[in-house]
Amino acid sequence: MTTDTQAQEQTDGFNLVIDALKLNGIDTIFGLPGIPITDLTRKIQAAGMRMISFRHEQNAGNAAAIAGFLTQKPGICLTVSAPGFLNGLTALTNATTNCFPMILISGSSEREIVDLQQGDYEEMDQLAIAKPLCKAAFRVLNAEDIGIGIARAIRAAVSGRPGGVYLDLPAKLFSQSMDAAAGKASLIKVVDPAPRQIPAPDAVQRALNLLKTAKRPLIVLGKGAAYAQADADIRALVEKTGIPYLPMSMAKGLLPDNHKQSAAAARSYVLPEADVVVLIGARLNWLLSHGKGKTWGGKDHKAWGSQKYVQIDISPQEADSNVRIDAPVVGDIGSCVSAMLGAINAAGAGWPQPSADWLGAIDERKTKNIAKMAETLAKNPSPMNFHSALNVMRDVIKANPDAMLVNEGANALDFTRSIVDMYRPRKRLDVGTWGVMGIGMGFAVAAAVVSGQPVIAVEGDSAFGFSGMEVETICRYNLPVCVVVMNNNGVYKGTDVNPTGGPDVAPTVFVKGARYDKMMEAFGGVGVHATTPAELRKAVEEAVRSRKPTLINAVIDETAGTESGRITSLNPTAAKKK
Ligand code: FYN
Ligand code: ADP
Ligand code: MG
Repeated sequence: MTTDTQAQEQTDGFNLVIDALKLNGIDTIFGLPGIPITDLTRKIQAAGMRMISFRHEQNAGNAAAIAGFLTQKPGICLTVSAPGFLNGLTALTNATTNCFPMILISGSSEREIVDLQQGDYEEMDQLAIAKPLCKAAFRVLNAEDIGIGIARAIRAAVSGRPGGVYLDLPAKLFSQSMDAAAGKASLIKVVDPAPRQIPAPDAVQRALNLLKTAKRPLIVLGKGAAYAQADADIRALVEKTGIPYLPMSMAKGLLPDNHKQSAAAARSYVLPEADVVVLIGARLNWLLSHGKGKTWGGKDHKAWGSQKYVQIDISPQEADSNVRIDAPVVGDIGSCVSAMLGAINAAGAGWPQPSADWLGAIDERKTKNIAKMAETLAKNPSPMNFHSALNVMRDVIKANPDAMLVNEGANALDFTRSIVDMYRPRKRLDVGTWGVMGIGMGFAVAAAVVSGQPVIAVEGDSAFGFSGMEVETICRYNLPVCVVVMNNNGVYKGTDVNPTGGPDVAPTVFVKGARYDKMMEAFGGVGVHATTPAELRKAVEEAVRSRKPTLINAVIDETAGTESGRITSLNPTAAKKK
């Protein structure tokens, strides 16, 4: 029997949004307060959720996106209308491109004014703008529909191929009130938001039949395989078949990078020479030369057309995107790998192992590349170069395999990828499919908040500049983040000059000898200026031990580095045009 008070008890849009998110197990929001969501940020915190407040919405959005990748639950980014929404769009689009589940929730102006273009405060048709850039987009106009709106956004973000979803909440919605009991009844706890997608048995058999014929098989593990959290089965599939594997950057650590079956140090050999390639949560896009003959170094390899492909992916449309896929296996990676493993286990010792010649050829190239790398890493030039600095980071990650490694830049990215081995899944968080700069501090904040582990962010000095103001955020929440800025005075390197001799420095050059460490000190964190590997090692080890927000300004030889790192060919230089 409800009393009059209970009967009159009301709720409102603010509380329904919070209750709907909490009902679905969401406990952390990444965002930035402002009109019309300032009070919502306060209420979120008052409701016992974490409201991590950033300095720029792009960084909050990147944090939400990588939180989604790490947890398989949609990361939530909350922004103000118009400019805040636009600032979040790059992250929403990057999330969709990378298959990270996130929801961008933005306050917006009133429909009746926007649709008549009558000039509202921050007037913008945000829903229309977001739609082409994300997986799904919804708007809620009535408080009783908030439950449905949040449920649809959650399901859209994590079901099938994960991605970014936009949820538009006009300002008037928050103050709408309704009967509390009816409000509670309108909320939806989403049942099985990311249903397993079981592969067809005949598709699994077709893939296994093809794999049985392979003499030079190769497995390529992509970030989809890391996201799937099917780590034991993936490792078992690799080890039971004896097939060499190539991890894409964010799949590093699914098996330890020093695993005997890793072909990472023979990449340019195995990709064109394999006769059957098994793609597991990896798209055959620019990062894999679209499965075509040219490699990034421009070295022509024999046409890959003779290769056969197995593609394990949750997206049925991904097959044939670049080359013919002979055996598509459509489903979630966990279910697909488990089904294949079951059949392989049933075959027992009868499952054919790769040819000794193939494994021998790979080992020969690995040994040569690893020896060449070791020789370079052993040098201790002054000033430091990328290799001597990253040799320290390699040791630190080996000693702290649970630490999270965030990485962006050009040379800072490419050298870190091949020098710093990873030992555990979902520990390396980098620029991913799009190669965009600016993910660093957003990823670092989320990695620390989600994992509780120490975070080491190895940043190009240019890359750091895109999100560097968030060092204040890192200090404000006292996060165990150690930023290592690889400071070579510029984009790619710091040696370009203005050909006119005029007063402006070259467009790729920064302030010489910049002291990024002072930025961290400005907000109470630890700043270290490191000019030698020994100083760098001491500072990083202390940062990991102390868990204090730290920025290490690692002075790198400004002549070190190449234009765009390993993808120089994508940045045509004028010289070549002459
Ligand atoms: C790799 N290699 C190694 C090792 N790991 N040698 C020794 N030891 C180890 N551990 C070798 C590997 O076999 C290659 O040599 C070479 O090092 C490079 O390996 P990598 O980096 O894995 O391969 P590659 O050819 O660079 O891969 C192409 C690529 C990659 C496009 C996938 O460059 C990439 O992911 N780039 C991202 C670029 C990006 O997004 N940049 C951000 C914006 S940059 P060989 O086999 O002898 O060739 C803005 O300017
Ligand atoms: P990488 O850059 O590491 O190669 P990509 O982002 O190119 O990885 O590819 C990821 C692929 O994984 C996408 O095609 C996506 O559809 C797929 N994917 C993501 N999550 C899953 C999952 N849980 N099950 C199956 N496929 C998945
Ligand atoms: Mg630089």
